[in-house]
Amino acid sequence: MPEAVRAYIAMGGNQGGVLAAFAAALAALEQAGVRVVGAASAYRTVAWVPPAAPAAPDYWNTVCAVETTRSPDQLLTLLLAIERRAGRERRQRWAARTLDLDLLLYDTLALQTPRLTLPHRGLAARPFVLRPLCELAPDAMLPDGKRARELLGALADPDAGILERRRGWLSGDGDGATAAAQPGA
Ligand code: A4P
Ligand code: MG
Repeated sequence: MPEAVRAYIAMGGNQGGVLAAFAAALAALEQAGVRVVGAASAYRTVAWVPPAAPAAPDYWNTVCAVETTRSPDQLLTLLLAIERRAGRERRQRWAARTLDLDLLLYDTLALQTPRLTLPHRGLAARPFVLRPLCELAPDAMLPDGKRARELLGALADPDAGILERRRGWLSGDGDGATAAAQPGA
């Protein structure tokens, strides 16, 4: 039996019932044998779009921590399947989406294949990823030994584009946005 590895998954969406889609995604991970060990608050964020692209609706973003015996590639395959089940259509890049699941970190692995880049290429620059990651695991380590909180601290404005923080979105208790927020617990 391979040893379980800690990984962090970013969740985002700006179409439909996104928080319900997040909760369903965590349940689907558990059902597939991936242990969800924590989830950050949900953050409502201004859509980041490249300069020439049209404006987009606000996003909800969060990050969850998992423990899994799957390989990075197997975990990505599961994430893509969960996205599909949530009704995600890949029409064009930057299009509004019901659910985007990105693998941020897989232990301290650095990887670059046609299908998967680790750490996720957007990790270091995005407050909507680093804010929830640092709430959950400020000491999460990157392949180069840097900690998540150092990346957040290096941003010119760590709260850029963050409009609202919603604790307890998963448990419904109003203040459950900690490592204790475990689906199925
Ligand atoms: N891929 C490679 N590495 C990874 C990884 N670490 N995790 C490949 C997940 N996927 C990875 O992704 C395209 C392909 O990337 C996957 O099939 C996988 O093989 P995708 O999800 O189909 O494409 P996408 O999400 O439309 O493009 P991309 O480049 O992932 O978009 P981004 O950069 O994630 O941007 N604004 C706010 N406020 N919040 C957001 O969450 N998200 C986006 C999407 C734009 N603006 C946003 C947000
Ligand atoms: Mg994606």
